[in-house]
Amino acid sequence: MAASTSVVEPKTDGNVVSTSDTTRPWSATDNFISTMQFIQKQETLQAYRVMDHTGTVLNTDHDPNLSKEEVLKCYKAMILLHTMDGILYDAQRQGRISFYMTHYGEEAMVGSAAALSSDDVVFGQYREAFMLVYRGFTIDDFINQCFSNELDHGKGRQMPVHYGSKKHNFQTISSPLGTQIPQASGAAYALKMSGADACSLCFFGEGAASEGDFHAGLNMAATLKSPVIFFCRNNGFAISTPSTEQYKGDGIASRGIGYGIDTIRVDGNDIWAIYNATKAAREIAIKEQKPVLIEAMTYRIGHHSTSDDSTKYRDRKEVEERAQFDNPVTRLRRYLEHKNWWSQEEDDAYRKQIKKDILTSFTAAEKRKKPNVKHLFTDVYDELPPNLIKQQQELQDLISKYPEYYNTDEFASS
Ligand SMILES: Cc1ncc(C[n+]2csc(CCOP(=O)(O)OP(=O)(O)O)c2C)c(N)n1
Repeated sequence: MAASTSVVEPKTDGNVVSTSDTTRPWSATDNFISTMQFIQKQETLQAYRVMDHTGTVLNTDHDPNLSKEEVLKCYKAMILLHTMDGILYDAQRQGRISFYMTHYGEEAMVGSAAALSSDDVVFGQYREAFMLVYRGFTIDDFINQCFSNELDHGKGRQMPVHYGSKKHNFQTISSPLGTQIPQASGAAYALKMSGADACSLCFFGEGAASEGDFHAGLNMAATLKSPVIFFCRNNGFAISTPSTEQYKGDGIASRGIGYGIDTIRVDGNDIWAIYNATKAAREIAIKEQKPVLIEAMTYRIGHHSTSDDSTKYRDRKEVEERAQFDNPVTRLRRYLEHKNWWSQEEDDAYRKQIKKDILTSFTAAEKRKKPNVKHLFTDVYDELPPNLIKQQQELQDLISKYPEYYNTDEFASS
């Protein structure tokens, strides 16, 4: 016998039924007007700024007033990153590493690292080595990864700059754009479930925000009220596509508002605007258990990567002007000088020392062997499935058959 079902008959007798209960899922609104108006583009959201390009704090109430040690930690992280970028970029040009991406113009993002706790889980895109520098990933760690040598934590399985570190709560970078966004929402939900006093922070470029994963990740975090900070580095380009050709709306910030997420736009070349916004966002995310979006407006001064030549699609003069007039490193340097905390002599000495440290590490890393080929098969399965056992055997047979093509001396013995 079929189960009886009750059907709700729609009322057609003219009796009025209240639709004011907005808790009901179908009541999207009970707010009606009888004039017809299409909403046009809203006013552009302004960017929060604390310090201008001369290193002057505009409103002293907003100076985070970090100690000399804390400010110098940020500045030194910027110089280290800048110097390492120069050496590794050139190394790729000389054919010594296979790929590299610089952070030129985006060094102020280190302010976000200073505002977090080490318990906060970071999901990067690929231009966020500042977070690792700040958290203590060593120069050796960076360079071993870029050489894919036997000391690389990823055992040579990733392209250069695809860093990861469990110790530093930094999830390994994935090449496919946007994948980190729903992952960060999920990780934040797990933090919420476990009652942790921590959030996740997810970096992405404005280009990656065109991926479907961006929308899935934001809506998931908004509806599940997950403590995640979505941090968009809007540097104006997705490789050769300028942001003017990527979207017609008001940047990425307008999308956060659309998903019901607390949103702020900041000056991305101002370390203190980034610091204050990230600190406040962390508090909202953890105390109120909900996501926050920060859009940092900056400019990519370097080429997209070593596979790109940006002179083909943008004016070199524009790049030079941005690098000179509004350089985030110079801004912080001027702030330090206003406070009499840093001299030219100290700057020269630090730059010289850090360059020496990087070159020493570089020379050692280049001489290291590659990871043992067995690591092509380890760390995914507890017990290798039959198809991989077969592939492993085939690889061994190939190496033994053609020793002239496979020089196993270049690889570590275990
Ligand atoms: C799913 C996917 N599509 C395309 C690419 C190729 N790709 C790599 S980086 C990039 C541009 C990303 O720009 P943006 O997110 O703004 O970051 P930026 O490089 O400017 O920091 C593209 C299209 C990719 N890696 N993954």
